[in-house]
Amino acid sequence: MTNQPLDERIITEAIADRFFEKFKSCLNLDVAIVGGGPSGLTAAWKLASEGFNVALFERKLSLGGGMWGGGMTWNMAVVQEESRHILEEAGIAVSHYRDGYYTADAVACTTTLASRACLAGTKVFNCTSVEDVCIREEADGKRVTGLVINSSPVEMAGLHIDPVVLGTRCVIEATGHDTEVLKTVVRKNDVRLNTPSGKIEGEQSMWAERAESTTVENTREVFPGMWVTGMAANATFGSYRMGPIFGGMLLSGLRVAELIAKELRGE
Ligand code: 48F
Repeated sequence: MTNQPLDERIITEAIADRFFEKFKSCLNLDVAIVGGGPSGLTAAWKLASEGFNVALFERKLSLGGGMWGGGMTWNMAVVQEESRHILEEAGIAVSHYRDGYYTADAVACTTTLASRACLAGTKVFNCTSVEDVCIREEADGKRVTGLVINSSPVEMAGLHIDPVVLGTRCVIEATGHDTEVLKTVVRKNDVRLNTPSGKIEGEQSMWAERAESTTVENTREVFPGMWVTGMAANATFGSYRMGPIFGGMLLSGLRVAELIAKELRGE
């Protein structure tokens, strides 16, 4: 401790300076991730680890999405054999339950995945809602080029305050069941998605076995510059919900990170 008395103005100045340093480093992102659930966090961790300029936007105060509460608030996460390596690599204790089924503490999962994403260099903006994207006509057609963001308290209070924009090469739609950002894209623009109908197909009722494998298959670029992951991938392609099993979310986050890393490296 120094002998100097604390000056509240310096505390304020430190917050403002450092926040806007972080914010300005996001004006030209490689990847903007919308949603801090298990799929978005896994994608953020992996892409930031590769050295890309990655930011994650989460409407709520806390990251973790639907993973905190396990099933019906019983805070245990179930994963399968194929995905447990992701939790183990993050440093989360995974325990064998019975053939093919593993469990991990849901709070350990959310906090550790969030920590991995941050430590890898993801710039996280919590309390921030993504309202929309920017779409521009480029030489090879229309593509997403930016993200339109606003403060969630502004959204919650229903205040009429305009958002601001960040540029990005890729957007990951990881908003879960509601596919909120992609819905806005389809509603506002004359665009055709890379889905059978060209629109969002919509989520079907629960079927864990089918849903878990299709989540990974449906993890794709659905419009130039825009990828879907996690539950948003299944909702976009008309597949099922899986309920309280999280392996598909982790594998989907890993997959979208691999696909985008290849694209950004021009492979
Ligand atoms: O719902 P969520 O956890 O998405 P996920 O990664 O995982 C789904 C599972 O949790 C579970 C399941 C199977 O295991 O079915 O539900 O696909 O996380 C989505 C996050 O996105 C935030 C939202 O608050 C949540 O934390 N979000 C949604 N819309 C916006 C948003 C938005 N417009 N802007 C910012 N954040």
